[in-house]
Amino acid sequence: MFKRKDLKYDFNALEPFIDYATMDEHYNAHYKKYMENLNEAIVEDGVENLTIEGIIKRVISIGSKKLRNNAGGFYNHQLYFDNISPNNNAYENAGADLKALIEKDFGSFQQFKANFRSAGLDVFGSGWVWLVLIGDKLKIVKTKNQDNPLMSCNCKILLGMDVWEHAYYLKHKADRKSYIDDFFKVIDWKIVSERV
Ligand code: MN3
Repeated sequence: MFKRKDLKYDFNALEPFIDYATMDEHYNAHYKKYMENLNEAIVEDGVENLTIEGIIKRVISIGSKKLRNNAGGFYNHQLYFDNISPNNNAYENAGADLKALIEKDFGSFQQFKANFRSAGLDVFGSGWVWLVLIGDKLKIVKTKNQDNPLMSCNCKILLGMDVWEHAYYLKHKADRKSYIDDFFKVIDWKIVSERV
């Protein structure tokens, strides 16, 4: 049975950028529901012995819609809650390897941020934006619903941004752009760098 990872910070630790009520609802309602539904789906689909990564990589060919949605939802939220925190929020905290890749593939941090932001605005409906490493090349990819890049590509995920309305609606209302700007203020660049 899968269990949620503990949050390493308090629900109010990301204020004023992401508020207590959003974090509480996101962690205790949405993430929990994905976990519960995932634990049902692994029994229904007979994949109790697989790791979450094993499920994610195979789910498109072997899984039900329920398994795909909830394995994605569970795994994506683990990544998301880990890659934001009250710590290491200045880009200067990023490691040399990540900085070199961003420079090489986007030209500058500002250009990366602009591209990531516009990808976030471009997701129609519910979905995610990711920074992934394919070989030695960084790429920004979007996924719909709770899909995850590992479902269809052999890559490493460095950063995930949830752009479902539940990630921001209580505070930012329909203003996804201001949520994205606030998301950038709570990225933990040390964690992101460790995923390279
Ligand atoms: Mn979410």
